[in-house]
Amino acid sequence: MEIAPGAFHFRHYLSLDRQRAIVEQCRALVDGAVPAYVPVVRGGGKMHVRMLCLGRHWNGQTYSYEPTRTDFDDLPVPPLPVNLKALAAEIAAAAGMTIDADLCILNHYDADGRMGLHQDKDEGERSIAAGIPVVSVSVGDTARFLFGGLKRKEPVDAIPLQSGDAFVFGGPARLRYHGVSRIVAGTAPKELDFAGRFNLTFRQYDVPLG
Ligand SMILES: O=C(O)CCC(=O)C(=O)O
Repeated sequence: MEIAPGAFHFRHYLSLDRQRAIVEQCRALVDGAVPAYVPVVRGGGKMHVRMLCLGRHWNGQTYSYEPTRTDFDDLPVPPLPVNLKALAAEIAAAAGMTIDADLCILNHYDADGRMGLHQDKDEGERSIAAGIPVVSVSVGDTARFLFGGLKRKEPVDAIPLQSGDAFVFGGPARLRYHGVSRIVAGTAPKELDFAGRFNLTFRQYDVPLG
C-alpha cells in the first residue's frame, strides 16, 4: 500500500517461515564474531538500540560510512549476506523500485528500544539524488514507527510495523524524517520464540557512474 508518494507499507510481507529464518540469521549476526553494540553518537548520547552494520559501517561520531568500526572496536564490518541483499531487491521490486543494496543497518530493539526522528542522508549523494529507496524489514515485536515529512517539524504519522512487515521509502520520499517512538513488548508471534525486535534497513551507498 502506497502511504505517500514513494513510500510503501507492505503488511505481513514475510511468511512466518521466512520471519523465523530471518530471526535466526539476525541472532547469529548480532552475537557473532563482530557483534552488535550500542553506538554513542556525536554529543555523547547513547542510542537505544544494539546496532550491527553489514557491508559498510555507519560511524555514529562522524555520521559517515567506513570499512572498519573506528568509533568502537576497529573490527572490519561483516559482509552483507547475499540472501539479505536479494530480499531487499525483491521488496523494492514490489514497490516498483530497484536497489542494489551494499549495506544494511541491523538494529536490535528490546522493550525499551527507540530511535529519534531522523533522515537517512549519509549514503552517497548520487544514490540519494536518484531516490534509490531505503528498504526496511521488521521481525519480532511491533514498533510504533513514525513517518514524517521532509522537514523535522512537519506532522508525523504513527504506523505500527508488525513482524513480517516491509516498508520502502524512495523517490520523493527518500529523505522523509522517520523514527521509532516505542516497542510494544510481547507482540512478537509466539512461533518465533523471540522477545524484542530486529529491524533491517537496506541502503545502496554507491551508484556506478554512467
Ligand atoms: O527500526 C526502524 O523501523 C527504523 C530504523 C531506522 O530508522 C534506521 O535504521 O535508520
